[in-house]
Amino acid sequence: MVFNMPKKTILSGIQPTGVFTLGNYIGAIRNWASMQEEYDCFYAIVDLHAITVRQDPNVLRRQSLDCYALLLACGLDPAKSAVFIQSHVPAHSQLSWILSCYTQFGELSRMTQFKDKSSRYSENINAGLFTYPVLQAADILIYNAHYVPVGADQKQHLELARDIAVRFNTVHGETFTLPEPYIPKEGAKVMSLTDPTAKMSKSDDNANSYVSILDPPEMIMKKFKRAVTDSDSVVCYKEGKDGVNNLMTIYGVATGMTNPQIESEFAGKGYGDFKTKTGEAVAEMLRPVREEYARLSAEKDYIRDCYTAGAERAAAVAQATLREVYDKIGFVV
Ligand code: ATP
Ligand code: LTN
Repeated sequence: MVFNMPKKTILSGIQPTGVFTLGNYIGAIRNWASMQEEYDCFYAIVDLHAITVRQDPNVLRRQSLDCYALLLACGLDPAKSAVFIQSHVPAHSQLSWILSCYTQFGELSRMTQFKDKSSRYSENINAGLFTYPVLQAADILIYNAHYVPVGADQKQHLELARDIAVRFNTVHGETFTLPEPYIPKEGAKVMSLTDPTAKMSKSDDNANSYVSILDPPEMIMKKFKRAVTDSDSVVCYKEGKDGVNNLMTIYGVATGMTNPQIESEFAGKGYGDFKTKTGEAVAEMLRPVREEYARLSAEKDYIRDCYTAGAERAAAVAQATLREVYDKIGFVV
C-alpha cells in the first residue's frame, strides 16, 4: 500500500556577500536543487545576516539581487520552492528576539564563527555578530524545518538551533520541529586554493584563493594551475597533503570518481596534468550555471516577480508559527 506522507521541510540560507564560490556550490547549493522534488523547500538570501559585517548599501542591494538570480541559475525553481529574501519576511526578526531570550550568553560565546569573525573584524564586534546564530535558529525553526543542507562549518550553529528548540519545547510544550543538519559526505569543507588549511570563502581578500561560480573557464584554469600543493608529486589522498586532498575532493565531485580511481588515473603523472584536468572538470561542471546566469541577469522583472511570490509563500508559513509562539509565551494575540 502507498501512503501519501506529507513532504518533510528543508530550509537553508546564504549571505549575499559576493558571488558564490565553488565551496558554497559543492558544500551547499548543489544539494539544494536536488532536494526540491522530495521536500517542501525554503531557500533564503540572508541579507539580515550579511549586515553583521559592514556593507556598502548600494553594493548590498545589487549583490542581493545578483545572488538571487544566481540561486535560480544553480537550479532552484521558484515554482517548486519558496526562494526569497530574508528581510522581506519580518517574522524571522520577530522570532529571533524571542529566541534570544531562550539562548544563553555562554552558548553564544562558544560559537567558533563568532570567534573567527570577531578577530577578523576586530574594529566592529557588534551585538549582531554575537547573536547571529539566534537569527539563524529563527530562520530554521519558523518553518519547522526537518533538514538543513549546509557545509560542515555550520554544524555548530545547527546544534545550537536544536538546543534552543528543545529548551523552548520543554518550557512551552511541543512547538518546534528539531532540525537536523544535512552535510554532504564529499566536499562539506572545500579549502582555499592558496592556503589549503583554511576554508574557501567568498569574502577572502585574495581572489586566487577561491573559484567563483561565474569565473570564466580561462580564469578557473589559471587558479587551479596556481593552487598550492606540496613538494612531492604523487596524486594520492593522504594526511598532510592538504592541497592535493582538496583538489582530489573537488575533482571527485566534478567527475563522480572515487579517490582510488583518481589515484590510478594520475599514477606516474605529475601535478601539472592533475591540476589541468581538475580545472577543466570544474569549468565544465559550472558551465550550465554560467550560461543560465547570463540569460537570467537580463530578466529583471521576472526576478522581481519571483522574489515577491517567494516572500509571500514563506511569510504565510512564518506568520502562522510566530502567532503560535506569541500565544504560547503569553502575548495577547
Ligand atoms: P563569507 O565569506 O561571506 O563568510 P561564505 O563563503 O563562508 O561567506 P556563507 O554565505 O556563509 O558563505 O555560506 C553559505 C553556505 O555555503 C553554508 O551552508 C556554508 O556551510 C557553505 N559553505 C561556505 N563555504 C564553504 C566551503 N568552503 N566548503 C563547503 N561549504 C561551504
Ligand atoms: N549562517 C549561514 C547562513 C545562514 C543559514 C541560515 C544557513 C543563515 N541562516 C539558516 C542555514 C539555515 C552561513 O553563514 N553560512
